Amino acid sequence: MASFEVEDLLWVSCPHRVWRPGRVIDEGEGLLLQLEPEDEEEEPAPLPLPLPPKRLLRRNVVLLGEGALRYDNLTEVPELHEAAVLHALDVRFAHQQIYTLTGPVLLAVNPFRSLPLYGQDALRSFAARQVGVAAAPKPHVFGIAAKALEGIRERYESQTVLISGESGAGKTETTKFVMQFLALASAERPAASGRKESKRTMSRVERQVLGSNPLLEAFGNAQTLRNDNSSRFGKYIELHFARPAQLGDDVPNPKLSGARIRTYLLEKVRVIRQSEGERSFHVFYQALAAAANGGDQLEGFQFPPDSFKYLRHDQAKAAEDLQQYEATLSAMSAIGLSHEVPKIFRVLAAILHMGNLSFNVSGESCQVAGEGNTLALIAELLAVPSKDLAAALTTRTRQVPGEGVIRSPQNLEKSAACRDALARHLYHAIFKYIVERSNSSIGVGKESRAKASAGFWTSSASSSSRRTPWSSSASTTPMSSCSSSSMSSSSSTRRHCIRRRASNGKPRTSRTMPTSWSCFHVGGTAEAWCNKLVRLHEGKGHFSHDRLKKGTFIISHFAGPVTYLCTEFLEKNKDELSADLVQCLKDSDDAFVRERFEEHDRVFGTSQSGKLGGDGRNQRVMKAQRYSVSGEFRQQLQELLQQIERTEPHFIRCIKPNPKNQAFVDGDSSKPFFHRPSVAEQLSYQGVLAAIKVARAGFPVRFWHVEFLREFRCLAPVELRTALEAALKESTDELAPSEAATKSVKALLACPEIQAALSGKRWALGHTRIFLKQDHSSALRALR
Ligand code: AOV
Repeated sequence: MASFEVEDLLWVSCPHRVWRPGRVIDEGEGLLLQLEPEDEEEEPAPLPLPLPPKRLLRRNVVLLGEGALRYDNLTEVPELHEAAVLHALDVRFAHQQIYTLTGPVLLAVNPFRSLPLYGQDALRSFAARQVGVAAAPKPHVFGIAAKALEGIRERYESQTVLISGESGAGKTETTKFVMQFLALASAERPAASGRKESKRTMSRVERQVLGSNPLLEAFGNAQTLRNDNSSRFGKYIELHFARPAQLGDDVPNPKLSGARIRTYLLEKVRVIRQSEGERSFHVFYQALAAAANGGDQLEGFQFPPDSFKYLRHDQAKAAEDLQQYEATLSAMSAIGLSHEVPKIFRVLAAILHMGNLSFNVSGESCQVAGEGNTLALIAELLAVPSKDLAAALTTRTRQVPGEGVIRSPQNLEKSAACRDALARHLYHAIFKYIVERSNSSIGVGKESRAKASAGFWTSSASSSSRRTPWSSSASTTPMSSCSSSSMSSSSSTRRHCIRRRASNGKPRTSRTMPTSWSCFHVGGTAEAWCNKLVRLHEGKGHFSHDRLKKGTFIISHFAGPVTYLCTEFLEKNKDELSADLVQCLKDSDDAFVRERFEEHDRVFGTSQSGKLGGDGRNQRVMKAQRYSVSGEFRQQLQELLQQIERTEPHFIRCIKPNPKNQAFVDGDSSKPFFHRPSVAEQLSYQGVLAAIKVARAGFPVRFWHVEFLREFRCLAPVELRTALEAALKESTDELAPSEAATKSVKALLACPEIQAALSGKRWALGHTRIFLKQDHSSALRALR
């Protein structure tokens, strides 16, 4: 920003509001910047100019007052920068306009209250497209969904809607709206087709797709510090559409024929441990609340509400949990799972009791403490002999060459780790079962096997963003242990990974995940692994390392750098269930439990290698092949990216308006709570500003014709001025400039001074606008 004039409108950076409006004044002693007061009491002192250029941005005249309400697509705003986007979103949010487009990307600011935006009328108006009318798309989640549907209807090409945002930003709700739209609109007809709309009821597929949500939420969501109903897994939902008889504009919308839900990276560790202020998966609390109310499906499971070490207790929500329990049961019944309800809750009860199982140390070995009630109860719930279960937890069998199979004791630490691993695996197995059953009840859709689908990817938001407070900078980044969950979720939002050099010696830059990662091996010590990481990756890509902090490394995520601790990484990365425990459960007398371990060999690669008799049961010794959490994670992400790359993408960026998840400031319903610093940070790490920059790289500065005349008429030669003033007077509507105004713009552009400043013809003239390069616009301003 080279020069200022009196009355120039500026944004000045400030910590509290990020950007504050001000204007240039002159009270006789040179130019000053007068900030606008934030409230009636404030009288900000004028600042001497110039301020450092980084602290100032030019304010758009068109966004003054409530001007932002007219800009549904922000790429239309003349000079778009962080201050303009932030201000426009703020103003629009205050007027319940939570959706804004930036080019084709939809920004959705979570209102944290119910707004009348999703009713049948809205749904129909987006579903019943006005064929042949090229109206500018209105920013709305249904608008994005309608575009995806259009791709299927007109070209029968698969579509993906990528919905991103931090925890609590509204991804899950947005996904529901997109699904709702696609499910209901898939039977609507375009308005211009002239056919009469028939009243319709939801099809079975639609009902099942929409109905599977509460069930997945019960088993996959939990209360976190950031969101009371946070999804602790990534989700890719495919809706399959039958191929219409013909493709094109004026044909009925394609019919929904099936669906499939794929889940990724459940945060299993939450089953055994939760941070302060957070809870485990909802379903546990639902079971406790129901048991306290004499839930008849839970008899004999002994759910005393206050004594589970695996759960952070919170009675405050018991009434809500009880209500949700009923909703979970009816969702289970809707997908034909009524019969399995007691079986599922039986396993959940076993998991909870497992947390209460403790061990007595004797030298290098240990025994299950008390041997009594808890062990017996768990064994009964899982239908395995308690002796076998105790042995599988506290000892390990191995094949030793020349000596056959030997059993050796495990120390306390290892035995406790085995117990926790079993709890995590049991829960994961139940979760996968729920997903499988939901899928089979919905059906993949016969006609759509060679399908066009609309998929939505949402992931639990980045752990790194969760761990990096909004105000953080490199110096305040917290340390965090690199647990399997943080690996999973942090990388799931962004494609930032430690990349191995490709054969040509250059770091890989392809969009897909590299096929070989050097850092994820199983075995060795944490220190050796850390050293190896540093040796291989120091100074490359997003990896760095602080020599003073041994046993740590730093990954520069999109949201900022995060320091990871190597301790326990290898252990967590293995997440293996001991072969003895797997075998113990595969021998369960309960078919439901047995089946949950049947696919264990396939996924974890355990293989039979010997037999050990002796205690009357058919025990086998299993040898674990290589499995790692990060390996599974890599494979899942790779598959997902390949899937997405085969489709046409659409983007929705969800934004959380404040860290408190509140609709209003201090409950004052006249003040929607838009916390500018945290929103500004999300805009930056979600890449919104970067995307706008790229989109506008051609001619980033845009003026309406009238606006251009107003700003630069002083550069016109004297003989042109009268005509210019007259043209300005008669042009009241920027969107429809008069012929005289457009002519005047052309004449102005032809002036030699302007030609010189624009170095020849370096602009683009549209019907209503003129587009300039950034430096040419600055040159014009300087000239003025
Ligand atoms: P998330 O999916 O992004 O978090 P949610 O979709 O669960 O976030 O949204 C959090 C809460 O915000 C919801 O429970 C709603 O109360 C509210 N909300 C979101 N969108 C809207 C909307 N359009 N209108 C009204 N309320 C809304 V996480 O699952 O933690 O990453 O893992």
